[in-house]
Amino acid sequence: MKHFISPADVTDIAQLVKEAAQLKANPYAFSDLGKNKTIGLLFFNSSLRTRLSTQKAATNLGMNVIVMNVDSDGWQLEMNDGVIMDGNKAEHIKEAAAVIGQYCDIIGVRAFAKLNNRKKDYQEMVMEKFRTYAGVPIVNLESATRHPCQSLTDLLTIQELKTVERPKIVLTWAPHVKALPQAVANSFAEWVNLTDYDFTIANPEGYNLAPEFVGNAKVTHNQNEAFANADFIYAKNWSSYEHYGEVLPGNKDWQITPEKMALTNNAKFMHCLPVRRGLVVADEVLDSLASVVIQQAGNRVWAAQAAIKRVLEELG
Ligand code: AN0
Ligand code: CP
Repeated sequence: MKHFISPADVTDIAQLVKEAAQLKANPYAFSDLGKNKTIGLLFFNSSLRTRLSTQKAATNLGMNVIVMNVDSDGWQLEMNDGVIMDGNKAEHIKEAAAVIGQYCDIIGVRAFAKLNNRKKDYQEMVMEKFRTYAGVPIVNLESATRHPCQSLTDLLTIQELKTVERPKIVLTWAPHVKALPQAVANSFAEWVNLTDYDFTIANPEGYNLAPEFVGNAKVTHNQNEAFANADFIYAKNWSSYEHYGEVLPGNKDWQITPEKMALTNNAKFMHCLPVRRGLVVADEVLDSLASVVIQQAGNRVWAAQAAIKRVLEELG
């Protein structure tokens, strides 16, 4: 695998999930694979899980790890070509990415959607500039439209917990006070669409995801109807794609409550975290046995390790 930016980089998703499970069972089986190789993890945004789990995954593979909060600690980066840099941006991404590529064998990048220009966000400019100028493989640690490390984790977690061959999975929008990216929801939909699971997306009107991510999933605006017989409830807030980046008024009643979970087939509750209690989900759900969010977050290590292992194998 040359890069890990989107599922298009992965030839066999099911096999990658299997490899993540194997690494979970035997974390140090490839502890020499990354010896004398360096991964740089660049964060333009906050992180707890991605930062720590990717660092641990790379360490398990024998790699050296450099972490940088590029947004707060680096020079302000110009992303556009052909501009006169007479503003507050001190360095162009062309040089910055190429220089980081001199220090690192693999570069992980987190750069969220800015949520003010849909076309720009969906062009994935930051990820594409790194892919073009770094000269080394890129791992997506959540870009403007995708979070593949999270989605691979989610498929691993579902595989571990499913009790039927073809579970019913519901991705449900949940309320939030801030405008959040669509990346986690987009990516979850994109990856689940590559399985044969029964998949429904429930969201209020005005919150339909981009058609290219919805794919063949069933879409409903009736949350209770979606929850009926579900085996997995995957909750996530996202800001509107249609009214780009907006938080539309209302919809507070989309919070995940014990009453709604009671409509399901004893479903497991999943969320990528961080999650706001009492807003996205009721305490009673998050604290119940149905909640698998900690196991899910733990699995971030094995997903990252499987992805980095694949990239290392291609590097040779
Ligand atoms: C981010 C998001 O919604 O994309 C990161 C989630 C992994 N969440 C928040 O900003 C709360
Ligand atoms: N789920 C996830 O990516 O968490 P962080 O934002 O804390 O990395």
